[in-house]
This record gives sequence, C-alpha cells and structure tokens, in this order.
Amino acid sequence: MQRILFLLLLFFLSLSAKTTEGDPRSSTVLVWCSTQLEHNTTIYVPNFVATMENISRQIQAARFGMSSIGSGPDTSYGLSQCYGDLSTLDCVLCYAEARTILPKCYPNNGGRIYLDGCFMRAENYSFYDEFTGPNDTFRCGNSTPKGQLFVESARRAVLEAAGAAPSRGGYARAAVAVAGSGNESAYVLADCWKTLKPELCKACLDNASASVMRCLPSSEGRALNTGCFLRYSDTDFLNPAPSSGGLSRGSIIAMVVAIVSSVTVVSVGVAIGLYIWKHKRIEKKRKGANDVEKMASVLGNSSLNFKYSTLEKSTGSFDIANKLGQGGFGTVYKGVLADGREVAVKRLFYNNRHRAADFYNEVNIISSCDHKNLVRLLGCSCSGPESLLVYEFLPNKSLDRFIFDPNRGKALDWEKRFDIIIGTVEGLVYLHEKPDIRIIHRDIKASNILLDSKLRAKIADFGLARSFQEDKSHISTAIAGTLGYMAPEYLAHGQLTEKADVYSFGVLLIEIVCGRQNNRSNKACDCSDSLVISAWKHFQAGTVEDLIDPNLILHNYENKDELKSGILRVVHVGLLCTQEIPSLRLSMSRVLQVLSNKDEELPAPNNPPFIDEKTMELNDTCDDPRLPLNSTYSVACVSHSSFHPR
Ligand SMILES: *[C@@H]1O[C@H](CO)[C@@H](O)[C@H](O)[C@H]1NC(C)=O
Ligand SMILES: *[C@@H]1O[C@H](CO)[C@@H](O)[C@H](O)[C@H]1NC(C)=O
Ligand SMILES: *[C@@H]1O[C@H](CO)[C@@H](O)[C@H](O)[C@H]1NC(C)=O
Ligand SMILES: *[C@@H]1O[C@H](CO)[C@@H](O)[C@H](O)[C@H]1NC(C)=O
Ligand SMILES: *[C@@H]1O[C@H](CO)[C@@H](O)[C@H](O)[C@H]1NC(C)=O
Ligand SMILES: *[C@@H]1O[C@H](CO)[C@@H](O)[C@H](O)[C@H]1NC(C)=O
Ligand SMILES: *[C@@H]1O[C@H](CO)[C@@H](O)[C@H](O)[C@H]1NC(C)=O
Ligand SMILES: *[C@@H]1O[C@H](CO)[C@@H](O)[C@H](O)[C@H]1NC(C)=O
Ligand SMILES: CC(=O)N[C@H]1CO[C@H](CO)[C@@H](O)[C@@H]1O
Repeated sequence: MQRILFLLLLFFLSLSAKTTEGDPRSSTVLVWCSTQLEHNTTIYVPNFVATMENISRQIQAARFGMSSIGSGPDTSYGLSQCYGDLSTLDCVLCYAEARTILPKCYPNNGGRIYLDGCFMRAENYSFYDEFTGPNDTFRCGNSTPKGQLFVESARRAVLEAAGAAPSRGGYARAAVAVAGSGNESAYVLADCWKTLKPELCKACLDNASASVMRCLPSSEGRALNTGCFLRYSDTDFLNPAPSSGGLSRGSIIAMVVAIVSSVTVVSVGVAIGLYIWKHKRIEKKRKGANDVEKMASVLGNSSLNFKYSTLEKSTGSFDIANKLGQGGFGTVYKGVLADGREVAVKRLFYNNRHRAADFYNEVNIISSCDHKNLVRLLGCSCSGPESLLVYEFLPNKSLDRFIFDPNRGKALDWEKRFDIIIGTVEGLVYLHEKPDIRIIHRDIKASNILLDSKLRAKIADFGLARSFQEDKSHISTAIAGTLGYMAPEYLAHGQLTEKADVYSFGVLLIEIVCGRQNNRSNKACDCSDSLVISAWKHFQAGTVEDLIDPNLILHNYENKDELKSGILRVVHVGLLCTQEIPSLRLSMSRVLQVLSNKDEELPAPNNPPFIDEKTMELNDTCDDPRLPLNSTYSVACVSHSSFHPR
C-alpha cells in the first residue's frame, strides 16, 4: 500500500513540478553500499522490507524514522531523516526516492544514501550513535571560482549554522546576505541525525564545516558525514518556512493520500509486472494442480528443470563478476553450462515457499510463450534452496544501453531501430492476442527490450509479476523505476488492459526516436516537460525534427526526405499510443499495420495525459461531486473506481 502511495506521489512530483511550492531536493549526492553480503536472503529481505515500511509510516508523521526488525545477523536496522526545511510532503517524496535507490545495494547487507533533501541508512547492526567514520567525505561544485566576498560570507554562514544546530535539535540554516551585490550571498544548511546527542552532533558538524570549507572558493560544497550533512551554496536552495492556509498542493495531496490509503481495492496491486487472464478451462486446470508435490514431480520429469547445483556452478556461485543486471524480480547472472551453453540466471529476490505451486504454474505458462521476439525461458530450479529462472543469454544486453548513450547510440541507425520497433510490436501482438492466455506485460520499457547478436529485439521479464502479485512485501516493487512509462489510468485507478502496454510502448517509440528518457531529472535538456509532452507540442507546432536523436542524422542516407518522413510517422504513431484516453490508443496489431504500410493515412492524435498547463490537471472523467473541481489532480477518484480485470 505504501508503495502505491509513493508511486502516486512521485508521479505528482514529476508532473506538477511547475506548481511545486517546496522542493524535495531529491537528487542523489552519494550512495555507498556496505561491503558485506547479506547473511541469509530468506530472512534478510522480509526484515529489510518491513523496516522500510515501518520507517515510511514514521516519516509521514515526523519526517524522521528509525526501526529495527528481526534478530541475529539478519536484523535490519534503518534510519531515515529529512533535513529541517522540508515540508512533510516534500519529505515523503525525498524518502520515496531514497527508498527506491537504496535497495540496489542488495545483496550487500546495508548502505547509505545522501540526497540533497534527506538521508537514509540501513545496516545489520545498530549504528545510531555513530557520528564519524573513515568514509566521511565532501563534494565540491565545479563551477568557476567565486570572489573573496563570497568566501567570507560562506565561512560566516557555515560557522553560524554549524554552531547553532547542536542546541536546536540538530538542524540550523543560515544565510549571509551581502548588501548591494547579486551573487556574493551564501546559504547554509546543517543537519545532524536525530539519534545523536548534542555533543556528538557538534563533533560531527565541526568536522563537516572544516571539510566543506576546503571547497572554497567553489560556489557549492557538501559534507557527507556518518552523523550529519552540511551544505553551503551561492544559490538559495533552502525551502521557505512552511506557510499555512490556502488549499496548497500539499493539502490536496494529503487528502488524496488519505483517500487512497483507505481503499483496499488498490492493494490488488499497482505492482509493476504482468497480469495474465485465464480462460475458464485453464482456471480449472490450475485449481486442480494446486498440489506442490505433484507439480514438483511433473516438473522434475520435464526438461524445464535445472539442478540448483548446476546453476550455482555455472555462475561461479553467483559471483558478482558475472552479474548482468538487476531486474524487477531479482538479480541476473551470466552462467556457462557444462556443455558451453551461455545462459542468464535470474536469482529471485524473495522465495515464498508456500506459493511454490503457483510459481511452477507460471513457469509453465511463461515457457509456453514461444515467439522470436520474446526472451526464451529455458527452465527453472524450483526445488533448490532458492528459486532460479534460466533464460537464453543475449550478448548485446538491453536497448537502453544503446539509445540513451551518446556513443553506443551510433551503433543503431534508423533501419536497425525500426527493426527493433517492429520486433517489439510483433512480440506484444503475440502476448496480447495469444488464444489461450492473453498476457499484459505491464513493464514495457527500454531496459526490458533485449538485443540478440544481430541486434534484434526480444522482450524480457514478461510473466513474473503474476507469481508475486500476492507477495505484498516483495522487494521488487520498491525498486521499480518505471514511472515514466505507466499509463495514467493504470497508475491512478489500477485499470489494467492491453492499452496500458500500448501506452508504455508509445513512450518507448518516442524515446527511440529522441534518444532520451521520458523523465524530468534529465539534466541534458531544459526538460520542464516530459519527453512525451514535449513530442506532442513539437508535433502540434510541426517541429518534431528538433527532437530527433542527433545520432540518427549522422548516418548517410541517400534519401533524407524518406528517412525524415519515416521518423515523423513513428513519432505520430507514438503519440497515437500515448493518448490520454485509453480507447483512442491503437491496438498493437493496428500499430503493426500502420507501421508496415507507409501509405495508410493516420488520424490526428489526441492529447497525451496532463496537458493542461495552467492547472496541470488530468482531464479525467471523474464525477464525484464531493471532490473540489479543479483540484490539482483528480486521483482522488481512485476511491470508487475499481480494479477491472476482464
Ligand atoms: C536461511 O534461513 C532459513 C529460515 O531460517 C533456513 O531455512 C535456511 O536454511 C537458511 N539458509 C541458509 C543458506 O542458511
Ligand atoms: C516500528 O519500529 C519501532 C522501532 O523499532 C517499533 O517500536 C514499532 O513497534 C514498529 N512498528 C511497527 C508497526 O512495526
Ligand atoms: C552482519 O552480517 C554479516 C555478514 O552477513 C555478519 O558476519 C555479521 O555478524 C552481522 N552483524 C551482526 C551484528 O550480526
Ligand atoms: C568505505 O568505502 C569503501 C568504498 O566504498 C569501502 O571499501 C569501505 O569498506 C568503506 N568503509 C567502511 C568503514 O565502511
Ligand atoms: C557574479 O560573480 C561573478 C564572479 O564570481 C561576476 O563576474 C559577476 O559579474 C557576478 N554577477 C552579478 C550579477 O553580480
Ligand atoms: C573528519 O573526520 C574524518 C574521519 O574521522 C577525517 O578523516 C577527516 O580528516 C576529518 N576532516 C577534518 C577537516 O577534520
Ligand atoms: C516421472 O517419471 C517417473 C519415472 O520416469 C514416473 O514413474 C512418474 O510417473 C513420472 N511422474 C509424472 C508426474 O509424470
Ligand atoms: C532519468 O534520466 C536520466 C538520464 O537519461 C537517467 O540517468 C536517470 O536514471 C533517469 N531516472 C529515472 C528515475 O529513470
Ligand atoms: C553493437 C554491438 O555491440 N554489437 C555486438 C552484439 O553482439 C555481437 C555478438 O556478441 C557482437 O559481435 C557485436 O559487436
């Protein structure tokens, strides 16, 4: 439940940044992971998840949380704190960001993350009194050096804030303004973790101020210590003291939060992943097969089964050096079998033994998907100490490595990209129109499109979410970073149809053309708009060419006009797929038709979601009279829409 909340909140953040009053300052300054591996996954993961959940409840009330859950070497100790100038809402947003990043330290047993607005740390021991350590460090801005006036004001402000904080509950801010000058003023924030006594806080901040002053005359400096954070800057990054009164964004979202929290319906899962429908025949078969022993024996006989020890050996006992990446549901390692075959082994984060029968079923369903544009599941190890899935190994990894990288992007000219697009479409048509079981992928994104040795597209990670749908504590949902791809009706209402995949696919099309990710933290551009909105605006203005990935134009094409019109057509289809109203979006088979037949006339696209710039309002068909019209966002309707599997 909390997770859904965070996703929604993050979504608001990304969409309504223009109307933001405060700033959660959720950009990451530094992450470091502890060097020890967790002791026992089966115990560690649930403890970690429970600690995060516990802290998130405290954060919403106090902008600070600490918790320890479990016993022995797998106890999870956690602490998270927002810096003193963040409002509760901004704090929740910053924490949400920290929480999505820190689990990436797994399988190491802890780590800490410093963001510009908050801090979070998890370990398997009690670290609450620690205030100094060998890894205390600082980061300096690299802009042109400032003048002597600024150096003076920064020194004064740092000493003032660091001096005041220990006696004021650990937090202080300071600003030293220099009269008559635009940019010689200095702004400082100092914050100790609330678990530290004043004298330890002082020791930490004394060290931090000394560190940070080594940055002068740079315009920015940040000290990242075990027990405190200190930053100075020449820009006023501090949030104003919270104002009261008025229906601010904060209060609207707080209301939305309250409503969403009360809805059990959502618990069905806005989990990222996949939803499978079964026709009645299969439903029956499934019920009959709910016997773990029987399934295990069937599987034991089938070619799908791999021995745990074989796989363990093939990956060098899950050696970090063989790690290929981290997917939604587990860590993927490269393995080489005794016969020389290369495979990708996915080690699932969390194994729920009593759901083994369902897991076997899903493996069977996934392995029944056989299409040239789907990554093949070769089998699993279902009976060893932990569940492993074995996939075909694809040497060129995933599409995001290419299109979002200015150098590797050159390897994909327009023809290759177009082939990848068509391959992805064909894979999706297959999943959506399979006669026995229709599958919604739910997590189409560039990193889930893998490339084989000839750079042909293969869709990965379909079929798993179903197995984990009921694992409320499953860690993967805390890691999912796919906000930019989620269809609005799915995100807000949990409504899941194939059109949610179509939406994500539309985003992907636009990304492939532009060579940029659909998110706002994209520093490479003046992204006040998301990529989709920006594509829509350029489309309306007839200037889509401005968005095209420079790598595409590098290549020598004989017929530049044909190239251009081909690219424009793909953007047009992308916009038809990302229309706000799901029923207007094309079906995947229709997409295949219009992409294959260049002469077919395309309708004009309707707007993508969140286009009303003044109010940032989602033009939602929400008709609850109790809700204020023109509220910033109408997710509040969640309460009485329902989850509509068909
Ligand atoms: C992990 O803990 C579980 C539950 O206590 C236990 O059954 C399992 O054997 C342990 N695994 C390892 C590798 O120690
Ligand atoms: C959260 O953690 C705190 C501190 O460890 C503990 O006192 C509290 O009972 C926990 N709350 C829940 C709901 O687990
Ligand atoms: C933390 O985990 C490591 C390795 O997993 C273990 O060796 C160590 O004893 C644990 N620490 C505590 C305090 O239990
Ligand atoms: C400090 O960080 C380095 C590199 O991240 C790590 O190897 C080292 O163990 C860390 N020290 C402590 C005390 O955690
Ligand atoms: C800001 O500082 C720079 C040098 O640090 C100076 O060249 C510039 O004129 C200043 N700008 C204003 C508006 O004072
Ligand atoms: C701050 O403390 C760390 C760790 O004890 C130490 O290495 C560093 O030199 C100190 N910095 C200053 C400026 O005293
Ligand atoms: C598995 O194979 C064994 C021997 O090959 C056979 O006796 C058994 O009936 C098979 N089990 C199933 C469920 O097919
Ligand atoms: C946003 O885009 C940037 C640059 O493309 C990327 O590094 C970052 O990971 C993205 N953030 C998310 C949350 O996807
Ligand atoms: C562009 C790129 O990296 N292509 C590689 C894809 O994988 C094959 C087989 O491993 C390599 O030969 C290519 O260089």
